Amino acid sequence: MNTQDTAAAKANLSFDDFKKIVLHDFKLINESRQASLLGRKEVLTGKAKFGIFGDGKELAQVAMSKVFQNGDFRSGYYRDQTFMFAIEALNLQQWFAGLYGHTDIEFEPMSGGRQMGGHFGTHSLNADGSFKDLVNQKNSSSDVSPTASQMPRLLGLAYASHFYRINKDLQNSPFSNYSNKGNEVAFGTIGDASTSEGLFWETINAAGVLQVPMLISVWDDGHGISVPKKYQTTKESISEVLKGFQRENGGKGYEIFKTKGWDYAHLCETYEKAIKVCREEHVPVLVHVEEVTQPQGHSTSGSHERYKSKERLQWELDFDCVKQMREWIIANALANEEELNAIEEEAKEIVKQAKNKAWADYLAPIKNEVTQVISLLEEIEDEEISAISKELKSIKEPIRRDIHTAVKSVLRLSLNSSSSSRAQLINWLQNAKIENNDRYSSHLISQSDKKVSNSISNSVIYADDKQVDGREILRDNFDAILNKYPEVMIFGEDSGKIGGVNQGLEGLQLKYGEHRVFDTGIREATIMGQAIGLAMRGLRPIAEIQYLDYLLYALQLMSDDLATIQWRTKGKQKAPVIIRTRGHRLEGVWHSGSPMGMIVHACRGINVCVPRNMTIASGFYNTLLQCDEPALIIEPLNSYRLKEKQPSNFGEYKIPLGIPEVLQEGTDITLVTYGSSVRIAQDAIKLLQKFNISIELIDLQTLLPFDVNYDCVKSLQKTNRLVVLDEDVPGGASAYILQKIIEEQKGYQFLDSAPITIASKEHRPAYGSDGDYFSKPNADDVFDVIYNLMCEVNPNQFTKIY
Ligand SMILES: Cc1ncc(C[n+]2csc(CCOP(=O)(O)OP(=O)(O)O)c2C)c(N)n1
Repeated sequence: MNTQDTAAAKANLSFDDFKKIVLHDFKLINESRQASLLGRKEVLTGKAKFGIFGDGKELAQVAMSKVFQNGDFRSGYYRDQTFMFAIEALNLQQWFAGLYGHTDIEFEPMSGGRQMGGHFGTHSLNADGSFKDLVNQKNSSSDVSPTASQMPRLLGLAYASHFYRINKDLQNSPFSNYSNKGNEVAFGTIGDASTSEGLFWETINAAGVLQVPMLISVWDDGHGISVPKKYQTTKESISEVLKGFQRENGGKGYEIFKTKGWDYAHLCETYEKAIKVCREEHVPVLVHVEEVTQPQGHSTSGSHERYKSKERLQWELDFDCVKQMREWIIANALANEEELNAIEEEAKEIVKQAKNKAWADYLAPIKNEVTQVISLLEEIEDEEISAISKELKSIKEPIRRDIHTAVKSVLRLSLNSSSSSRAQLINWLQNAKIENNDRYSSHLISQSDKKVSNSISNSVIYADDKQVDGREILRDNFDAILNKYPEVMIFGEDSGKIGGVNQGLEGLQLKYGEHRVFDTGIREATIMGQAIGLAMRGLRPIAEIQYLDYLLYALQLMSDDLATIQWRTKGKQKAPVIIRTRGHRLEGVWHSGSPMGMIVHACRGINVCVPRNMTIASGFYNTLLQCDEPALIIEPLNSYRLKEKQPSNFGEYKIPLGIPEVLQEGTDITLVTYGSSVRIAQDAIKLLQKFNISIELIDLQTLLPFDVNYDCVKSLQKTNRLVVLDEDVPGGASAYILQKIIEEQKGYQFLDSAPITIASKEHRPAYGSDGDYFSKPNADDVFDVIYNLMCEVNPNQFTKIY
């Protein structure tokens, strides 16, 4: 038997069928390579802004695609175009549309032009925002650019398979649309240099602990942009250093494989072995693909001749995977030179046509807009305007900015004209604004009927006046939630066995099982990623970050991944994660922070709830579980042991987001605050009342969304004076609140005094009760600021105290 017969027999195929598959793969890698080559030209000639391509990684991706099945998920990075072509989740024309930034999601399905090319994703959602039948399609979570940030999400995508497998309650409709009893594998891809990131290591360790079906491929081309492996990886080999993770004697760990990026037969064999272990044994597997090349260098931003040696460049030519596959086909007599030449020529032609078509499609609607605008401009008789019109007409490949600049220039020039063309031009501009808002700015939050702004509130009911600790209210409400929603799981550090550091989950693991309420390692970033991946697969994770101060470890994932998911896919993916944490003041530098400005600025796209007590916190959990948006809920640390009236409708009462509560009506000053500062404000108000100063106290309750009915400005209309109190640094969240009330709600019109913010000191809160008193605003501070303001207003009535 000759070599090709052996290979065909191994694959259990007839020789002809085997040949067909091989030549199909050869054609695919050629098409992908040609796309990269042409793509670079498109950038260098200015048609596209930036290019980062998958050349050199084609063959490994074709091999990986062969074991990727319906229901599986990918979480990868910008090199994976060949894989996306191979699983038929992307075609060449769409790929070029991505390079150009075509804003029509029908043409550019990855992100509607929002992400730079090479950021891949499939559509998980129907037009109404509901999940599609994910088990009957091939899925890719949407890529992000920060290196290794795909890893934490990958953990969650894999963990979802584990959860579906062990949770028998979720093996029927609608959950059977998301998983077939957990048989799905999550595929990760990462470049060798990105394995230097902490996120990679945290994910590797967590997946090893959890033993989830995750297949990670490392595309090892020896460099991270220009920096070689000797500066990236101990022993210059990721599989070498990961050896301690290798499973032994039936124990936990990884199965680790090594292969070469140019060796078609070995790649295919390796992926077959790897998937067998991963899918059948439901354990993590790592495939280290070595000897991968990067023929055009890292991206269009530079050339690799600057940092690769002559020898390396020559080696890359010799071991180019397209060249190597060609030689392998000939050596195995699967095709001759002419046949392969024909395939290569055909690939070139196909890619050229796809590129031309994508460019024409990209340009057509813009040119259409140019035509509309020019026809309006030509109606205006004015020399300068004619020149603008001519110039616009002369641009061969216009962008929308050119049209807008022209229209706005004309409107400035024709200020004193009352022609109908000018009116039509204004009309055109207004319509364009709506269209461009949809093109570039839609879906920061959900646009489905489950969006937060559609949520229906439901009042808290009290059967009697019984008072209980705040933590008991949370616990009983989580009990009701876990009972009502089988798709909810709650996890974090100490959340399982002991029921949380503040006992808000006391006894719930025992009641609902270790798979519903569980402990995790100390790994905030992957707790977040675990939640993101779970939520992307139809589950409703409540992820605990033990203290607000430690949210920073997870904040990058919240900001780069979670907050942008709906926006960066133009509503084609979602992850309605609920993040539970506790914060504001308690004791010590890292248990008292309240960096709310940092959070609201980093996390537009995530709801940020700052309840003052646990009844409201519980109400937010209940509301959010009816919605499909992510949220952060910060439970006030000092309220777990404070008494609150015990509700009787746990799991049912819903507190709306974006609706402040006026806790006390008053006439002199509007005092706006939230969270633990509410109690400080209330204490100060008691002191101020003794001086007949009347305060209207508003608890914002949520920072994102912010006071959707403009209640703050309504109060300001009455009091004409505004004080904002919080525990963030000066100019932190209080500046955000001022921008909202003064600018957005136009509160400046009603001010009779300068608005004032009361915040913490610029340093972290010092330890102890005195540390708190001198670091954070207290009732005396609030009294002083407000009393002094009243002195300014009416010095006769309010004489200076000191
Ligand atoms: C957090 C972060 N730091 C830096 C960058 C800039 N950057 C983009 S790609 C890259 C190198 C990645 O190399 P590697 O992981 O080996 O993947 P390759 O591009 O070689 O396939 C760097 C440094 C980034 N995107 N994200």
